[in-house]
Amino acid sequence: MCILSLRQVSGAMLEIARKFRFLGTPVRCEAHGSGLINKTYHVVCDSGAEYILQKVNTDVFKDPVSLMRNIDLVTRHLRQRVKSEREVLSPVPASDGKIYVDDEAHGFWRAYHFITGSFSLDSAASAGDFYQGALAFGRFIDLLADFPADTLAETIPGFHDTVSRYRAFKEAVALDVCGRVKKAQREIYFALSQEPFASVFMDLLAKGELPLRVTHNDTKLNNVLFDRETRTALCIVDLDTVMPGLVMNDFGDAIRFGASTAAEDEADLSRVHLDLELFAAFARGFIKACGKSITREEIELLPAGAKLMALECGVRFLTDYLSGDTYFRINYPDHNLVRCRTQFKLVADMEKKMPQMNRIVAEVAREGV
Ligand code: ADP
Ligand code: GN1
Ligand code: MG
Repeated sequence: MCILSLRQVSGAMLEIARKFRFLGTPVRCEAHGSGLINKTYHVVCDSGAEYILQKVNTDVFKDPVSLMRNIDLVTRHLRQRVKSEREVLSPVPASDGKIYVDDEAHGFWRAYHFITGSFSLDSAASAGDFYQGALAFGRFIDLLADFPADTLAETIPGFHDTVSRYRAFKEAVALDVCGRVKKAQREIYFALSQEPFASVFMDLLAKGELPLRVTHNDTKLNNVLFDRETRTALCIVDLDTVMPGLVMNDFGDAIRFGASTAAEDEADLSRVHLDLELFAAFARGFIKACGKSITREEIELLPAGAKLMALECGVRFLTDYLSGDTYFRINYPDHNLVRCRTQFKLVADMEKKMPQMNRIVAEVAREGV
């Protein structure tokens, strides 16, 4: 983890930090979290006040002003419905009153009040942790069920349009800009063999058979803050992709990340499986917390959502690998290929376990929770 010294804080970072209405002067600034897109820092001021300071990746989020407007609207809505301010992100205004700083030299920045006494998990230590994450993501759907979805901007068009993700993948194969196609033959073949499944939700959407809801769209477990004392879920973070979407995708993305027996970039594939106990815990928490904001038809499709999100994520990692790693942050040259392999291993494992996944979800739905 990179900890900037006082001298470094007083450089570019201090110039940015000074533009926000922070209480005091920053004296410490540490890189924070494990996100692959934005850059996140934990800032401590001489007053003791703590903040999250983030540089938004504007190559990925092309209209960050609309994105911040979404976050403003959604957090205001949530704030009216939660009991404590620790349950919702609070943007810190800049000196001009806007909730961001768009700086010509240093980029697009925002800040949040740091939710003290909280932590996040890159993997669940127990089924209980994952159940807590499920309650938080399900509750997020439920609390936003009456939010006017059409007022939200689509921050990344076609984000979970798996069909267009496949189009981009096939273009990357055809272009082969880095000459990497030969190194990824097996993965390309696997992706193509799964293509018929990729349109499962887009087809139902086109027929008007699925409702669009306000969803989170990036439901990795590390986007849940837990309370240090009670180890219960407090707050959902990383709201950049909150926009109209499908509830099965929120479920599925959480499963492909959090119910895997290994990290997203585990190189030893023999360690990568879907953990059915974690799957069941998440299904129980999520369905319970969604309450009336999920239909029977959507519940039935949750296992398909898990397989689809693992497939889509694998295809996105593969596309980025073939395109020269321009999207996801990498730590070594084959990182995206390694990530793609874990996702495809999960797809294959979920295919085998689909009867059990369906049975678990049906039982949860039948018995109530
Ligand atoms: P990224 O896009 O880098 O994933 P996140 O918004 O998810 O950015 O933040 C990264 C990490 O920072 C989260 O996983 C969480 O641990 C922590 N975090 C984010 N916002 C807050 C906050 N307001 N208070 C405390 N911790 C936070
Ligand atoms: C990115 O930003 P982060 O790390 O939470 C990505 C997700 C992927 C995830 C894979 C905006 O999430 O869609 O599932 O990496 N976010 C964006 O780890 O593309
Ligand atoms: Mg995150």
